[in-house]
Amino acid sequence: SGKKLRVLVDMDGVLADFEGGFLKKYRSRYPTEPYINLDDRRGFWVSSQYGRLRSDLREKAISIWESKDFFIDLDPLPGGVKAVKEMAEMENTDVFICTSPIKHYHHCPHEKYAWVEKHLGHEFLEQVILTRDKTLITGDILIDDKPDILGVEAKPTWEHILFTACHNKHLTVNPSQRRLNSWSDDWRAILNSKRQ
Ligand code: UMP
Repeated sequence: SGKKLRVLVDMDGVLADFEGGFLKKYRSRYPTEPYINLDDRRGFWVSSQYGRLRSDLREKAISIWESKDFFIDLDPLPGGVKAVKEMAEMENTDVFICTSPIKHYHHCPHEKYAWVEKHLGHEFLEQVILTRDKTLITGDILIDDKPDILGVEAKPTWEHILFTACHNKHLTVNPSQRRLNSWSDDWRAILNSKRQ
């Protein structure tokens, strides 16, 4: 009963392994440069942590995700594709992929659509939302690994469920903030808790 539940699911760090894909390509392109193991990642911005390691490494890091084939080559995170497909099949549930493209637009927006087509199927392209401001999008839940999701709308309609990632796992978040630790975690219970 009640209206359909609208779930917004982030892509990088939730469905697609941005951190793993970054480190693999960074080490391959810059084999003699220092790098940060995934266990030592802190903070959402990879570029900021690499810039603190050594100032010139910020641009080297950025060069990786600005390169052709970076986004399309990202591996799916365990269980994510299956969970999103199951969610989309649930009654009274609408699922959208809500993802922010980088401003270097030559490859990223195209490859994000191509990734969804490859892993979720052509029909799922109908569900893709590319936006730099997720606060403008209305929904009941936003599953996202970024701890602070800000924009022009001060009171977004969605509850942010923090998806655990290497960069946020040590964070002590606001006790009212709920987490999804992985796609093996009980995402169905989170969805059901929002149903009328
Ligand atoms: N991104 C950066 N710099 C970083 C890390 C990620 O620009 O240091 C990009 C990759 C994604 C976007 O396109 O930011 C994050 O998008 P969301 O996961 O917030 O949708």
